[in-house]
Amino acid sequence: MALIPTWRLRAVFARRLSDMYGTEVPAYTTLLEVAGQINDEVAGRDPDAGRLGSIDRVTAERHGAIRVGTPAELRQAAQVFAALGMRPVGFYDLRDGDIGAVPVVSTAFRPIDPDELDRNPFRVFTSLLTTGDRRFFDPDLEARLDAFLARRRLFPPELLDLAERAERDHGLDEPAAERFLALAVGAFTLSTEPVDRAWYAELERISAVAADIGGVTTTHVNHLTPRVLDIDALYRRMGERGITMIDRIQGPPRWAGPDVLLRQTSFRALAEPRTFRDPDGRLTRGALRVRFGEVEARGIALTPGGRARYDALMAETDRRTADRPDADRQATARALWERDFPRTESRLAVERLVFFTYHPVTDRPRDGRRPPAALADLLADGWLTAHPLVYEDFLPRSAAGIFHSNLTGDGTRDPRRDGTPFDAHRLSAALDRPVLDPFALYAEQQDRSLRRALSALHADAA
Ligand code: OOG
Ligand code: NI
Repeated sequence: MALIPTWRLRAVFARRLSDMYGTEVPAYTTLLEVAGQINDEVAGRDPDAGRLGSIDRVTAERHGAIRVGTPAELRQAAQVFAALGMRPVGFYDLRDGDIGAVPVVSTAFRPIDPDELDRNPFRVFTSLLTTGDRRFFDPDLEARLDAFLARRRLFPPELLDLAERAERDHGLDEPAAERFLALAVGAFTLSTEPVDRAWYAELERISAVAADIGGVTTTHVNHLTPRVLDIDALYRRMGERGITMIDRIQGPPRWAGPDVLLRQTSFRALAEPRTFRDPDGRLTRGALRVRFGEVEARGIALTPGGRARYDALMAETDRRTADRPDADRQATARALWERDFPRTESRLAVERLVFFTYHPVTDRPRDGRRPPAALADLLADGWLTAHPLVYEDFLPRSAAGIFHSNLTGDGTRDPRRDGTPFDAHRLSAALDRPVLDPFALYAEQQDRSLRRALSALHADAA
């Protein structure tokens, strides 16, 4: 029987998850409608709208987020995502950010091959609760939390078996694919199981994120994020439709130069009715606010040098606008950017602040000349064109902001105690799969395209 290939499984999974979320979180459907309208409008008026991804890609593009409690759960999530061609990329430590620290470390599962990203770029920001972090959990609570987590099962064994098979065979036959997709969507759907009220409340005093992860016996997608080509227009229009967004758009400001990295904003979902088990054993009704909505605009990927420039501009914006309203922050950020950040793609290229792919110009006049050696000359003399690479990852500070803006309270944290040391290596060990470095992926793609373009030019000129 013909195999449904990995990318189709990923595309169908992303669509079904989105359909599920839309029926359960109505404001998400409004968000998709508005994002779709704006994308059509931008595509209709801007001939460059597809420069950072075809309109088909952007229309289908989503990211989601899940949170798990133990390394074993993380490995299982990784197995499910591996079946969909998604690999762990990037390490994010959200435990001691200046805004709303949360007791998690994270990575994002996503396709890494450019063709796979074009087919469907679905990604899932995945966070692991750090139960051993003494700033949040004392030894007694850590032990009870670990015991609770050890007893639960997030992913049914049949799902994990099918996922292993799909990873090994690069796809599944139709009946197996159907079963796999149904089980996978089910594993990320909000459960109707009763919530232990006292346990949930105990964790919530430490951190709403700890309660969301370790206070229940299941996991769930906590938001799904469409991509939009004009996030400022979207922000205004959602307000007109009666949905209040958080008070800012995270990431770089809107400004006169090219879009870089990632701009995101979100809204708090409504409290959803849930069943609780009270300490006396009785089942009672209650509500939790654990699912929300988010939207993002993606720009060009920055090199480490470009990223350092970006981080410095953000820090300077912070210094100048501490305790001032967000409107001031936006204006200040814009002014700083317009002063310090190159305004054109070619300047960004010359200063090596962003990543590109390079492409040979095949219809140049045949004048017998040989291609020059320097990249700048190859570009200036029309031998090569450069195409910016879209940023496929996340921003730790925006992620912390998104977590924080959707929490019920600040929780408690004792900053005098030590955190568990954690880095990409340790997360790779916990995952039993390498956590890839996003900068290395962009650099490889850039270098590969340059090598190919040069050999095409030399073959052509020979
Ligand atoms: C993840 C928050 C991070 C983003 O877009 O930065 C994120 C979470 O709330 O679990 O999704
Ligand atoms: Ni997100």
